Amino acid sequence: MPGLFKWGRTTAFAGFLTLLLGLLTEPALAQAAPTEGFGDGPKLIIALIALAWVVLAGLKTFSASMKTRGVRLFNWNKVNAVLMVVFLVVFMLFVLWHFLKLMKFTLPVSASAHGVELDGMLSVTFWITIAVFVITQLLLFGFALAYRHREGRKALFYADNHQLEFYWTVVPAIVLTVLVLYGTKVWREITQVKPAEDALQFELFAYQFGWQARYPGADGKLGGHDFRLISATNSMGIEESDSAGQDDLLVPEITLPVNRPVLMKLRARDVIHSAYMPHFRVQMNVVPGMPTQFYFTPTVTTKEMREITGNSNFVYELACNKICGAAHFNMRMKVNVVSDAEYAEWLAKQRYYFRRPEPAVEGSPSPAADTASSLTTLPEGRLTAQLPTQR
Ligand SMILES: [Cu+2]
Repeated sequence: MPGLFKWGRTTAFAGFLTLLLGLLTEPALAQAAPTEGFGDGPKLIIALIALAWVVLAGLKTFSASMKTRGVRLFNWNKVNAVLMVVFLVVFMLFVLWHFLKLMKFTLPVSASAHGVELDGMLSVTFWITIAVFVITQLLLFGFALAYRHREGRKALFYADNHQLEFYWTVVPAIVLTVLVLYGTKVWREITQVKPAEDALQFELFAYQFGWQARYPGADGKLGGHDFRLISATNSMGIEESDSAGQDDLLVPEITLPVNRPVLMKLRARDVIHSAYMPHFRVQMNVVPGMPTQFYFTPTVTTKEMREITGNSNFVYELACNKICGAAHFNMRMKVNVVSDAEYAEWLAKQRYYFRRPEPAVEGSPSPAADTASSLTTLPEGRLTAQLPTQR
């Protein structure tokens, strides 16, 4: 029975359809990424692939028809091998183009002390993997060209080579061990340090769907907490009987003095959340029933980062990085890094979690009014409403 389909023609038709699809979807692509996106790139690539496909399919049909008349037009093994190399070059250029194009979406320099080391570790890993990637791809496609089928050449039977196997096992094992040990060292340095005595403490409380931040009052200590105390007027479950907590402050956004060690204490009310502050290279899970913490030192003020990024609207951000429910996307809070003087000024304006304590020591900051009455609901929406969009 003759073939059901004429495959050459079917392929050419499919190629034509792809070309058509590419041209038809172009306005949609352009609309999806009007200014910041890829411009005409995707349209061009789709059109080129479709064009190559159509040309090749046509050539193949033509060459097959010539073959029936005894004329050999192409050496398809060679064409295939050369196309492998063409693919390699185009693919590598595509990868490079992506890097250049997307570089602006990567994070600016680290805004914390430990972040510099973390970035260093990531770039070492990155450059090693890039080198391996380039070398293996060159070998893969180069071999396809060099060892393509040729008349009269017979493949060599090559059973094994113990020396070669030894090297390709031991070398990656050593490289990976070094990378893992390096990573473990950096991780230990970041997470297992003992917080400095004078570290500023604050608490972040995560709930579906938002954050609440609590700062200690003049005593520098956060009051105790118990989830059984969570109520309409005590949304974070703070122990009112604990004298350390009576001057605690409830703040609408995180504000940190620059170059001062900070101990961030984390609690969750309902499900697992994750406190993620990418600019500071900070991330820690926030787990119900299991307080966690992260200790770091911000080193770049918001003002300085605005100059570095050239973006006058730049704002540091805390976001939840654990998909924790329907309004997960809404779990954001603004983070400011300011000078010591600005920090003191800001702190003095914050509200007490419970009520104004007995007159404090002379000269200490005297935060503003009593807030117990305003704490009847969690401030959903209020915090996020203040976040200007970035970029
Ligand atoms: Cu969350």
